[in-house]
Amino acid sequence: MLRALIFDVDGTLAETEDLHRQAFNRAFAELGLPWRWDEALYADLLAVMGGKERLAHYIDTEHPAEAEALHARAPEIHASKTRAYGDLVARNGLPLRPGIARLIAEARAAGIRLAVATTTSRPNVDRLLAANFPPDVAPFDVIAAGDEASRKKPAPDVFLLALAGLEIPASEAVAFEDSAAGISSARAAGLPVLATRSRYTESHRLDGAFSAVSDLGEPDRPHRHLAGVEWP
Ligand code: XBP
Ligand code: MG
Repeated sequence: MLRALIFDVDGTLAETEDLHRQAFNRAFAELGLPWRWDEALYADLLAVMGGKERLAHYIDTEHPAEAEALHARAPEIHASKTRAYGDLVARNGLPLRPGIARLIAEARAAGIRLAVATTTSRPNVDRLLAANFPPDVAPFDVIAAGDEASRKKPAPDVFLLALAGLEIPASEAVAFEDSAAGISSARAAGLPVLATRSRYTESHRLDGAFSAVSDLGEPDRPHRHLAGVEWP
């Protein structure tokens, strides 16, 4: 019996990754680092899950001579990036992908519980939800994010954390993911996975997903705040 839906965030709930890329570039500029991650480079760097880990990988591979000093600054750089991401979402909005709002509303109406299992930092999840749901609506029963999991995707940790929070077995839930690493993570947690590729995962193999769709339903009216939705 299906009792819960567990959603990945970046690329699944919303097309967020290019906003992350822009936020990294703003942080580099703010901190006087002569770096700029273009779309092609960021697509390669996304092989590393986790913004902190992605930044560390970039330092080690592109700036090995200054790695020690740059690693010491990494927390400051990532904190600046997270602030910049929040500012970009607040200024520009960040619409949910097609069908997500409908699926969430229908699941709640049917008494199916909802969770998030994401590699991204918790403040980024909160900002995405604030940009799309009325303040009095908390659509997700459980949010498992970022460093709460001891290992990032493709390890199963964050999905196991979400299942523990829901207090249900993997056999009674379905996971939604956009990336190969995310599918691997959910499968390692024993979850069936419905995959939907996003802008930066168009080339990903979706092995392990029981099905793949281009998106999760009819396009919601663009930039509609969901205040008008009857939230059960
Ligand atoms: C995607 C990620 C995240 C974001 C950046 O997570 O790998 O690291 O790219 O966010 P998911 P942070 O697809 O699991 O939602 O800089 O906060 O890590
Ligand atoms: Mg994702």
